[in-house]
Amino acid sequence: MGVIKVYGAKKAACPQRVIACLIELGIDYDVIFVDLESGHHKQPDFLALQPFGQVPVIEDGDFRLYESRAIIRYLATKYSPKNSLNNNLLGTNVEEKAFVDQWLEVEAHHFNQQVYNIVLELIVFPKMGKQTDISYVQLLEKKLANVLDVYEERLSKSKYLAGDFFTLADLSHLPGLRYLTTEAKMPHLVEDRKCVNAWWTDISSRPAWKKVLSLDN
Ligand SMILES: N[C@@H](CCC(=O)N[C@@H](CS)C(=O)NCC(=O)O)C(=O)O
Repeated sequence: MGVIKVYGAKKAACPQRVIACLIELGIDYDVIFVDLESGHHKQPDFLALQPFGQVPVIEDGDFRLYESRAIIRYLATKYSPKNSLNNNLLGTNVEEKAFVDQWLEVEAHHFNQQVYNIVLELIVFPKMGKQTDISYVQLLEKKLANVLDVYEERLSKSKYLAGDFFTLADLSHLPGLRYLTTEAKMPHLVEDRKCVNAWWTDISSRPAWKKVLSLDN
């Protein structure tokens, strides 16, 4: 296996999802920095790699892939070490795999949907000189609280989202939860929910995630 190339910025949420997975799996990688602030991701050379003009993209030899959740599924399918704990990132039987997929979909369509818009309103728009719509942020916060109530119920019955073992479903939440609890200053959404808080404390303490946070750029 050669070194996997990741096009992105180490501080951006979607590349962080991929880098966390690479580190969990012990795969060597290089990050090719794409400067989002200067708009490099909308230039023809980058659009040739990712036609929607977004990071991350990976190259594994001649194989190129974009969409961070598709990338982590690919990496775990191809590179999970056999007979090791990390073999479980995708689940080990049909039902476990289905639960991993279910919670990856929940992350993308219920959780991330709200977090993404909150981050846009509170962090991205002000940097662009655009005003934050506070009543919209309040609505998003309410919607996210309802989503996290569902998580609380689930996590009161199993240690992790897909079962009693850490999987891609948990890993996929790390970048969004980081934004929510730090930059967006809404840690109460996590801390007010006992099981969600214990889960976040657990998954954010994993060495792979700590390593991601220590990277610059
Ligand atoms: N669904 C895509 C979303 C990618 C995405 O939104 N990337 C952000 C950085 S986290 C980006 O490139 N933003 C710049 C833009 O959309 O113009 C994925 O998961 O890879």
